[in-house]
Amino acid sequence: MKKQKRALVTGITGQDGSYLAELLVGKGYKVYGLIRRSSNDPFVRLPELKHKVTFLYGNLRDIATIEAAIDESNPDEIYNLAAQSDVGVSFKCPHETIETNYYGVGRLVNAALAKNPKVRIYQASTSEMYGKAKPPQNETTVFMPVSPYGESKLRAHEDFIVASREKRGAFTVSGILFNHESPRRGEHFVTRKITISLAKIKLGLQDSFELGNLEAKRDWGYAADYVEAMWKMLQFDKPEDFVIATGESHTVRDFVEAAASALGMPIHWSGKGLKEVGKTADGKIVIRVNKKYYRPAEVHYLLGDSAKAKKKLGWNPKVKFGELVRMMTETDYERLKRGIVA
Ligand code: NAP
Ligand code: G4F
Repeated sequence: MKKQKRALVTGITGQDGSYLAELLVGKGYKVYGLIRRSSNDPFVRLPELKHKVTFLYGNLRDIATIEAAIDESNPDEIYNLAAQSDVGVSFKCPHETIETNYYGVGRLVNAALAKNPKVRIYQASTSEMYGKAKPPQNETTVFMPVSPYGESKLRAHEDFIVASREKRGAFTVSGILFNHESPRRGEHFVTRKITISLAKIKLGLQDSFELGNLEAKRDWGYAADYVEAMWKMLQFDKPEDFVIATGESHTVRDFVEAAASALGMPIHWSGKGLKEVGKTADGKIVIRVNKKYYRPAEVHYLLGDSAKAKKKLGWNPKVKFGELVRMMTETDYERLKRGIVA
């Protein structure tokens, strides 16, 4: 009989952690998830996994808890999804960001390799590492991060993932994932903020909301498609890094328009810059621009080229922009209509 594979997932209470846990359980893995005492109750998001995932208390900032989690789970594969993942917050809390996203990765990788040099480790790297680099971005593009978040992820990628692979022969890989969203996306990210706010406006639960830079372009895919790519990277015969993206880029403004259309509530823009507003057909202002949501430094244009993943992993995104926006908007609208706070 084939031995049951064991996986340790950090960040299991986040968007990607929830989809990955479902995927791994479905594939017959014994899954362990690292949670903090302050974490959202994982069973709210994953009620059907209550008896299928073993949750271990731990924190990437605390080496003793990492070592204990590795000892207890004895994993064949580690998926490091835990991070201070909010780019805007990283400008305000750079130390916390670096502590978790850089030193935390070092603690995890070193402890895991010390216990088992053959363990396979996936690191959640990011298109934010490209920063100012000209699109389309792929595995050969030079990284030019502009945020503490992008910088922390890039340093972790180079110092712990690439270095462990090249100097120690470890199976450590980075998935350089472009933005991916879903109805489980955190509410402070722009896509979910838009779908929740517009759904509330449509239902008469809110009058208006504010956004920052409407012109930033992102390559938005569907989180459930992207966790499949993470798993495929750890099953590949060699440790390599892969870009995961849809190959389509849209502005924040496009996202607003698509979500509003999905609700049958088209938006008409007027004014410029900080004075720009979005109105519904009856002339009511529902969107304002506020400087508060602009970042000290912005990544203006992300567009991923995932030809390598397509060729070597056989990975393709199934859900593209239009379907993703509709899915997120309709889910939030239905939830709110039933009185479920998003
Ligand atoms: P998310 O929803 O914000 O989840 C982040 C997770 O990290 C949460 O489970 C959080 O746990 C955990 N965490 C934060 N600090 C921790 C610490 N010190 N110790 C242990 N756990 C900690 O993020 P996501 O969207 O699922 O993204 C998953 C990973 O992919 C992140 O590393 C992110 O940076 C990276 N990434 C995301 C995208 C994207 O578009 N979603 C793109 C590229 C890369 P709590 O519940 O305790 O807060
Ligand atoms: O949704 P966002 O906060 O995502 P961002 O900054 O691209 O980061 C996400 O994707 C990265 C991959 O590239 C991940 F690594 C990271 O963990 C995270 O998941 O912002 C998207 C764009 C930005 O250009 C931002 O300036 O939307 C713009 N934006 C405009 N108004 C806003 C807002 N962003 C937020 N969060 N809130 C606003 O009101």
